[in-house]
Amino acid sequence: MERVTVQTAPIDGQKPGTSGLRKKTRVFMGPHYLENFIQSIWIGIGGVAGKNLVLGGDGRYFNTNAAQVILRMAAASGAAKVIVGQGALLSTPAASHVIRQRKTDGGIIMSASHNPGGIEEDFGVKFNMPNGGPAPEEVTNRMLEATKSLTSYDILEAQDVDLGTIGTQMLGEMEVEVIDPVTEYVALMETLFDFDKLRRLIASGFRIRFDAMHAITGPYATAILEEALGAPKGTVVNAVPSPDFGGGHPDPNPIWAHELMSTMMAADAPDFGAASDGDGDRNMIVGRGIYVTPSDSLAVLAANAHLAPGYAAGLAGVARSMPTSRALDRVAEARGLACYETPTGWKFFGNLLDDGRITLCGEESAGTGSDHVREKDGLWAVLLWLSILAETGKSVSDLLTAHWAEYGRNYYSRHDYEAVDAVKAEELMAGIRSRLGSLPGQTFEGLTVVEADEFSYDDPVDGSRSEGQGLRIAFEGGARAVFRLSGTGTVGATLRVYLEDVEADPARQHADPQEALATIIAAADAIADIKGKTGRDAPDVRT
Ligand code: VG1
Ligand code: CO
Repeated sequence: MERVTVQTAPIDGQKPGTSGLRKKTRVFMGPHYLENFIQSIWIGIGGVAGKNLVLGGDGRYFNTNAAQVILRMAAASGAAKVIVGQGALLSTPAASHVIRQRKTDGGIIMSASHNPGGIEEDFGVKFNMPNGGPAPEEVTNRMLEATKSLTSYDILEAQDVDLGTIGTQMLGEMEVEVIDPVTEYVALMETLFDFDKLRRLIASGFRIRFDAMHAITGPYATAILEEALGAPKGTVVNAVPSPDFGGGHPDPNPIWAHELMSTMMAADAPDFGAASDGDGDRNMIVGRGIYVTPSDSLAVLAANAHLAPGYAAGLAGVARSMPTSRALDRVAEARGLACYETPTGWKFFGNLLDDGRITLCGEESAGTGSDHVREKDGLWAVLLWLSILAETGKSVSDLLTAHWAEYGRNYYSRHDYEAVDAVKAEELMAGIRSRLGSLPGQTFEGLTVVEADEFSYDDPVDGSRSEGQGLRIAFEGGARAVFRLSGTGTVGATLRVYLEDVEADPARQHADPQEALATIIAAADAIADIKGKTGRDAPDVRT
């Protein structure tokens, strides 16, 4: 086996976004593209020589080919050992757990998460730190700098490693350990939740439907819900990971998980429905006849987590990303918990979790998690919900109604305008930005602006500052609109408009969110001139 140094040149646009580098699969498959970025990761983390890493992905198209390249490059640069999920598979939360559990120096996750997969769709790569969490901006900036001056990369000339067989083998001087991707994760879940109690809930006739959306959570959900907890076979649907997610869009929201939605809205619906995304870190929760918005789910979990053994001691504090609804803040206030507001992306929760300031955190984009790993965790959220339902004996709908009556309801919706011309999207943002100072006091659709700013975050643990994290417009009476551009898309720009209003009167807590938010939606449009600037009449997705 020979180590070769391949001459290359910098490739434009290899800037990690909200969650790693995401591009069209064909771009990743292009000459030197993956290799350049991997070599830049090695540089960004200060070299890989002598290190132990974890490697796995969500099984999308190009997953195993990329894994072989990454292994050959790790070996060529002197890595001591790489732990790989069998078949090069690992869900994002499972990868985070293995990184921590095995005390490694970090890991590479191959995924574009909720983006569709396939040769014509998306692929992605991200690096997680020894704490199991996504690399912070300081590290991803070093990677980006490296991509701009790269002249060569090192790779071993070797045959493919057998990733189908569990056990240890050598690749040159580097050890490759292939592990079962599910076992260690299931063991972790058993330490947090009372599996006996969940088994009894299911044995009593409580019916679950879990839609794995042809993505990585299939094997995990089958092992836990069907095998460990005794749910009938077929509880987990679309359970076999496929390279193109069955041609679907592995994004657990009412639009893309419409099959599950119609099952849960039917007369004979199961008691509990859930779905997860491409890499298993997101979740969608649905009760019989009722969809739970991710922001509400986060608030409900925070209010009730102590009912599960792993959280019986209570929570140290909580956090949410800035655009996430403030339903969580209401729970924190009532419970006397510290509540942090971070920029979008899980990497910003890492320090708060490591420092013991928070136990639980989440985002409006269907991600919730806790200090058990350093990623959001879809199946974990499902098990926590089931634990709460088992303990309270309530239905999802009753639990939510009681929660709103106690804390108020934060009506919430996100409107996405996808594949907008990038220049126009920037212009729209710049237009609002330039008026932030003059908006307070102005009235739109009868709503007066009380505050307008651009969110920046000072990390209380390491003192780092992150600027340009979204434009916030607060209206009189507690309503809010937030504008930001997505950092995970691969085509043009995606404009996200986050809309929120709070309703304290239980008699008015059961309206359709789009109707309840109609005035704020109109005011946000009036402020941003979405139609005029983008030419779009309506959002592509409303969650
Ligand atoms: C989106 C979500 C964000 C999430 C990120 C990664 O980012 O808004 O909350 O952390 O995806 O999630 P953006 O920049 O497109 O808004 V995952 O499950 O796709 O890795
Ligand atoms: Co994801």
